[in-house]
Amino acid sequence: MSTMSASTIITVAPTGAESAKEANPALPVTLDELVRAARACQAAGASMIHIHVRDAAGRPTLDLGRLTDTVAAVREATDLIVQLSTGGAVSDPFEARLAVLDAGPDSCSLTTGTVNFGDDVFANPWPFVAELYQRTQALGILPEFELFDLGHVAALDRLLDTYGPPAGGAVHADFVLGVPGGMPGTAAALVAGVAMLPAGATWSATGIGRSSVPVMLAALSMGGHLRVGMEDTLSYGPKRPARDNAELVERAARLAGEAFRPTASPARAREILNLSQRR
Ligand code: KMH
Ligand code: ZN
Repeated sequence: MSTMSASTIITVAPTGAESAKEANPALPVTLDELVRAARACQAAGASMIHIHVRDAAGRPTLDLGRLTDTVAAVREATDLIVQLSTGGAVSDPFEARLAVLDAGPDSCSLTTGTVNFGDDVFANPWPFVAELYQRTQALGILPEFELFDLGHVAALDRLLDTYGPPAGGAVHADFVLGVPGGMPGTAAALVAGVAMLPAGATWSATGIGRSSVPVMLAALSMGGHLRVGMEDTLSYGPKRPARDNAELVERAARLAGEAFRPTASPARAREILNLSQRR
């Protein structure tokens, strides 16, 4: 069982590695665009940001210099909890994904198992997952366990049993539902996943594409936190491109308020995730 939360942490995932700017020109791909998006999303109610960066040509990169500059710039401009993606793009090598931690984020994503990802494979073999987890422990970085499939929830248990609790003690997971190859973006899948979480874990959920709003409503009704953003959907609704990331955060904040689960400030989110002492 997991913990019900009175307030809602909204994580914004503004960019991702899969979409091109041509698909929606509001997708932030430069550092300046990312920082502006981060500021607007904090103002709209976000308390954490999940970051993928792009190179000068707008392609996804794990370049350590860019990642380090990005962490510094987002910290300078906002109070958001800074989470870097260690998932990167499906083509990124394991060593580069491990090295992401050297950019010094507050948190990092950590997917606990392999999953089909459209026509590709998002590879997370156990030795890599174990190595990444132990590095987060050594460096005091909060892992957010990305769960695309029910087997990933079981693997999270295995990780904790084998290597002990995360740095800071908080177990925080994010269900990513609706990836072709993973769990579907349905309330039933979310209920099944949440029931398997370790006691006391906190969690958020995001639905890819058109499952975004249904998953958001299910998560709110179950006491979970939310992730939204243009990494997961470029649209606000059918045939209606998102104006920008802040618009998606605004809707999440509005629905959280309607559910009497108002947004958590970045400071409150740090308390919930036991991050207060670590910045
Ligand atoms: N881009 C996907 C292959 C993460 O950020 O950790 C992996 C992903 C998960 O987005
Ligand atoms: Zn990501």
